[in-house]
Amino acid sequence: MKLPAPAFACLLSLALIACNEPGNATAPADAAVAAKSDERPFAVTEVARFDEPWAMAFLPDGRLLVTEKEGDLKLLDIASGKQGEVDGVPEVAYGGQGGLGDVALHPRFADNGLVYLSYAEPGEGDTRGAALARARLALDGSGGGRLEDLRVIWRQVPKVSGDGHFGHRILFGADGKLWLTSSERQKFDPAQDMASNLGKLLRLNDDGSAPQDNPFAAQGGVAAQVWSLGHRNLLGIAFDAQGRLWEAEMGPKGGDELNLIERGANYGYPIVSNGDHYDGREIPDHDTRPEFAAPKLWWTPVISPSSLMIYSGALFPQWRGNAFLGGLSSQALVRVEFEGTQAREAARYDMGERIRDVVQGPDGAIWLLEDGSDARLLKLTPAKT
Ligand SMILES: [Ca+2]
Ligand SMILES: [Ca+2]
Repeated sequence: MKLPAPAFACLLSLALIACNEPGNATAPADAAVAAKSDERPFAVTEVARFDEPWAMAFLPDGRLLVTEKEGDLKLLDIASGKQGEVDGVPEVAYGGQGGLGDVALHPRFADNGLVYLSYAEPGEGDTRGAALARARLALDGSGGGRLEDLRVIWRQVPKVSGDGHFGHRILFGADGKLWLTSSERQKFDPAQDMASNLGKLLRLNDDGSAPQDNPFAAQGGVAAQVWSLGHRNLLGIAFDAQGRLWEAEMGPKGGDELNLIERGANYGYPIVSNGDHYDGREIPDHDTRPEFAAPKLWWTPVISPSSLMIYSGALFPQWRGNAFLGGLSSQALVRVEFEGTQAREAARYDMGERIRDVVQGPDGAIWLLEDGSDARLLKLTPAKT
C-alpha cells in the first residue's frame, strides 16, 4: 500500500497528534483531539438534519423516531426525507444538558404500541430531575402521530438544582426488563447513597416498578430499583452477544469508563476515579481501592462517551461483537474490540463533529446523530472497494 507522505508521517509519529489536520502539530498533548485518527473504512451519507437531537429509535416499518432536546419528538420517513411531529410530549426542563432525552420501543411494540421517553422534568423551586414516561404511540396517516395514555413511571430522587448529568439512557433486555441509567446530577455523593437513585444503573419492570429479584430489593424504596452504584454520568448501555451488560460513563477530568456491569457492584464514584476533579483536587485511582469494580477500559484524555452500541449486523461482519461509542469532545466514533471480558480501543474515526448517539439500523448500517443545532443524521455503510 502506498500512502501519501503526510499520512505516512502520521504513522511514524506515534499518533500523538491529530493526523487528519495538517498544521495541528502544536495542539496540546492533553487535548481530547490529540488521539490518533484512523482512516474511515465506511461511506458516510447525510440523511436528515435535526435541531439538538439526543436519541433515535427505529420503528418496525423502518421509520425513525428522533428526540430533540427542546421537547420535540420527530418521525422521519427515511425514503422520502419527510419529517412528521409526534404530539403529546410532556413538558421538559430544557437547558444545559436537560431536555427531552432517550426514546425506546417496548420489546412487544408491534402488539402494544408502547414507547418510552426519558427527559429532564422541572421540580419545586429551581430543581430538576430525570423522569421516564410510557405512552402509546398512535400514528396518523400523514407522517406524524401522538402519544396517548402517557404515564410517568419513574423519577430521579431527589430532584436537585443544576442542569447536568441526568443520564437517562433506556435499554430493554432480552428478558423484557428495562434498564435505565440515572446519573449523579453533578452532586457526587448521591452515587453512594442508597436513599437516592442518582449515580446508579437501574433495572425496572416495564411498568417502572422494581423487580423483586433486584440485588437491593429487600431495602425497599428507590434502593430496590438499583442494579449497580457508584456511577457518574452514564450515557451508554448495551448488551453483547453473550448477554453481558456494558456501560459507558463520562469521568470527571480524565477517567472516562467502559464498565462490565455486575449485579450489585459498586463502581466507586466519587471515592475513586482514574480522572480527578475539575477544580484540581485528586480522586484516588481505581487501583487504590480494589473493592470497587474497576473499568475494563478508560480514557485519559477523555473521549466524552455520549452513547454505546454493540454491533451484531450483517453489513460490517468484521465488526460483529465490537462496541461503538459516540464521542462528544473527541468528535469521533470509537470502536472497541473485546477478548473475553477484556476491552481495548481498536480504532477512532474522526467525524469532525460531536457525536450524540449511535444506533445499529435494521439493515446493519450504523446510524449516527451529531450534537447541537442543525445536526446531521448520518448513515454509515461499507466503503466501496
Ligand atoms: Ca468507576
Ligand atoms: Ca484519579
